[in-house]
This record gives sequence, structure tokens and C-alpha cells, in this order.
Amino acid sequence: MAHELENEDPIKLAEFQAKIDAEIKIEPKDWMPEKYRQNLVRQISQHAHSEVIGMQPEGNWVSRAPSLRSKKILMAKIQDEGGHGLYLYCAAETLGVTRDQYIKWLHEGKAKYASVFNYPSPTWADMGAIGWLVDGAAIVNQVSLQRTSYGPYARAMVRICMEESFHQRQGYEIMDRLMQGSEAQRKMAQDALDRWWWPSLMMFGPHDADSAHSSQSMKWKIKRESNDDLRQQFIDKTIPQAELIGLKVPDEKAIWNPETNHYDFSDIDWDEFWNVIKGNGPCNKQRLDHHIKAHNDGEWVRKAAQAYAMKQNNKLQTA
Ligand code: BYC
Repeated sequence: MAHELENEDPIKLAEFQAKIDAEIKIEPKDWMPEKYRQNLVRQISQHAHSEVIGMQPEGNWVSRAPSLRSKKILMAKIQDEGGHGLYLYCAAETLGVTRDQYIKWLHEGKAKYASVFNYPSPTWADMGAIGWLVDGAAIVNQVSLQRTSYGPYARAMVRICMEESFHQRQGYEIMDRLMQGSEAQRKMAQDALDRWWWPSLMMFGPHDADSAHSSQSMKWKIKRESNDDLRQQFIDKTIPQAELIGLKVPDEKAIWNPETNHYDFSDIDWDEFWNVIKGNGPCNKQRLDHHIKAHNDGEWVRKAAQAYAMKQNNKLQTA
């Protein structure tokens, strides 16, 4: 990375770093190193795509929710996730790349989205586990990103975090209800926790030592806390929540360690993580195919909206 910065003006680079160190936000029209811009293009678009692709495992249950109340709540939650994607695409567009280009990169397999969304959601308890664990992990990461150095990204995070907190409670409530139900319902909740626990821990990315972008991203305060630190925060918060309602995380080593003041945990299966990222998870193909189809089916809506906007614009100009 140091080598890639050699093309930048050293004085501008030093001024830029001084701004970052003084906690002054970088705004779209400010000077920024090309590598800073590219890193944000990558991370914010990955984040936006995650929000939108993340609607799919839950969309699976809208027509089968067990009550009108749970259906309304689930629909509101999924709609929020779509909204998060839109704020994030807007933030990403301020970096000089169009939304069409971001979507093209996603469809060509050049842009990533969170690996956790490549797992199936076969039972209603999965709606609980996704809200509680996946949104729960996202909050830990996003609270930290509220202080990211790029202004539009930081501001998008504020509202997103408030909504994610509702999502986390929605998921936990489903798990709690199931745990107060029949033996079969308790088993269903435990099974969902067993399947979503490890993919949720993987959301924080590889270990710090294997994280390609962390060191420069931390220096530029794009990331404020490391992958491993955030993962540990999530584990420390979530295990007591599981125990409170009678669930057990699927890890024999997950025991409180009074010496470190943290829970211990077993090694993550990194082969599985990289394999899913490479496109070989149980639902990668299904998720991308669905997105491409929905995008193509929606073309007439985009065209109609553009035509309407042009018409309104012409009216304003001739008035
Ligand atoms: N999945 O150097 P590293 C939600 C990639 S949605 C896939 O540590 P970085 C919700 C990484 O991109 C919100 N790929 O990267 C929605 C990089 O590859 P590239 C989800 C991953 O960026 C609906 C390589 O591995 N949250 O809440 O410094 C329903 C090396 O990693 C993953 C976000 O999207 C992964 N888990 O740090 C319910 C968070 N991890 O790009 C809920 C936004 C790593 O060089 N993103 N990779 O090809 C981030 O905060 C950071 O990008 C990460 C990774 C912490 C994930």
C-alpha cells in the first residue's frame, strides 16, 4: 500500500492524514488519495450489496409468517434493509461511481456481499436467528462505523444503527417466544442458533493478521476497530443473551475467562469462510440469480420513473 501511495503529492497526503488524525470528516469534494477513494468504493458498495442481498433469506418467510403481527413486523424489517441499501448506494455514489456500475460489478461477481447471506433459511426460527445474530453482529460493526472518517458513510450509519437495533430485538423476541413454546419449538430455535452462529462470527471478516485492508483502513480511520476486536465484543454480548432464554451456542470452548475478561471461543472454520466468499456456499448462485432477475424485471419501473422525472424537469424549465 505504501508503494501505491508513492504517486500521491506528499504534502497533500500529510495534510490529509492530519485532518484524519484531528477527527475532521472527509467530504465528497475534499481532496483524498485515490487509494482512500477506492477502498471506500469497495467497502461501502460491499455493505450496500449486503443489505439488499440480505433481504432474500427473510423474504422466504413473508408469505409463511405464523401470525399477521409477525408478518407485518418482518415486512417492515425487510423494507428497512432495502432502505439501508439505498442510503449506502447514495453514499457510495458520492465517490464518483454510478449506481448502475455498482450493480454491474455485483452481477459480474466483481463485488462482494456479506458471506452470511449465502446460507438457507428453512424454518421460522431462522427469522429469529437472523434478526438476533446477523443484525446483532451488524450493529456491533456499524456502531463503530458511525465514527468512520468519510462523512456520507458515517451519517448513513446513524439511522441504520437505530433501525438495526429494532431488528435485533425483533429476532430475539422470536427466539424467546419459541423457547417458551413446545419441545419441538425449542429444538427449532436451538437448531437455528447452531446453524447461524458460525456464519455470524464470520461477518467480522478474517483475523486481523490475515485482513488485507485493515492496517491502511485503520490508519485512515475508515475502520475504527479491528475485525477481531469487534468479533469479541459481539461474542461477549451475545452468549449471555443466549443463556438468558435457555439456548447454548454451538461451541464447547465458549466459556467466560476471568483472566481475559472475555469469552473464549474455538477456531473459526476459515476454509468454509473463503469457500463461501469464492461463490461455493449453499445459496450463492440462488442469491445472485434472484437479484439479476429482479433487476431485469424492474427495468420498466426505472424507465418509467426516469421518464416521469424528465417530464417534470421539462415542465419546470418551460414554466
Ligand atoms: N463476507 O481485509 P478484510 C445487514 C472480504 S447487512 C464477504 O478484513 P475489510 C443485514 C473483504 O471484502 C450489513 N466478504 O476487509 C441485512 C476483502 O475482500 P476484497 C452487513 C468478506 O473490508 C439484511 C477480504 O475478505 N455488514 O446487516 O477491511 C438482513 C479481506 O477482508 C467478509 C457489512 O457489510 C464477509 N463477512 O473488512 C439482516 C459491513 N469479510 O474486498 C442483516 C461492512 C471480509 O478485497 N463491511 N470479506 O475483495 C465491513 O465492515 C468490512 O468490509 C468487513 C471486512 C469488516 C466486513
